[in-house]
Amino acid sequence: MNLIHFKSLSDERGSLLAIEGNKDVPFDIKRVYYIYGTKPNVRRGLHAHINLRQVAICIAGSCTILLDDGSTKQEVALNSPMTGLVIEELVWREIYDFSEDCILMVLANNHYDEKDYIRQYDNFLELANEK
Ligand code: T46
Repeated sequence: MNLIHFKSLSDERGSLLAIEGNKDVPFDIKRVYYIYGTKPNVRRGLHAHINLRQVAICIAGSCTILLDDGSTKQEVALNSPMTGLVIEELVWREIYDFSEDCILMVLANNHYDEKDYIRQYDNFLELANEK
C-alpha cells in the first residue's frame, strides 16, 4: 500500500495543506472530485480502472478503502487530511465505513471517462492476471 504523508503548514491561525501535481503526488492532476454526505452502510466504488491513477485523501471524518490487485487484498483506514492513499490502475476498490462527516477528496491523473471503468469483478481478475 502506498501512502503519502503531506506536509501541513500550521500556525496560530490553524493549518493549510497544499498539494501540487508531480511534486506531492506522482502525476499531473487533471481532475478533483469529492464524496460527501454518504448515507449509513453505503459501499461505493466496486470497480477498477483500466488506466487511471488517483490519490484519495479523507479531508474530514473517516472511511475505509479496500484495495484488491487481483492477488492481494488490503484494507486501509483513512482519517487524516495529511495522508493520501495512492490507487493505481487495475486495482479493485471498495469504500465503506464512512463517518457522517466524511469528505473523501480524490485527485486523478485523467478526466472522467466511463469507458475506463471495469465494473465486473471477473473481468477485472482476467485483466489483472494478464498484467
Ligand atoms: C473511484 C472512487 C474512489 C462524474 O460525472 N465525474 C466524475 O469525475 C466522477 C468520479 C463521477 N461522475 C459521475 C458518474 C456517476 O453518475 O458521478 C456519479 C457517481 O460516480 P460513481 O458511481 O462512479 O462513484 P463511486 O464513489 O462509486 O466511485 C468514485 C469514482 O467514480 C471512481 O473513479 O475510484 O470514487
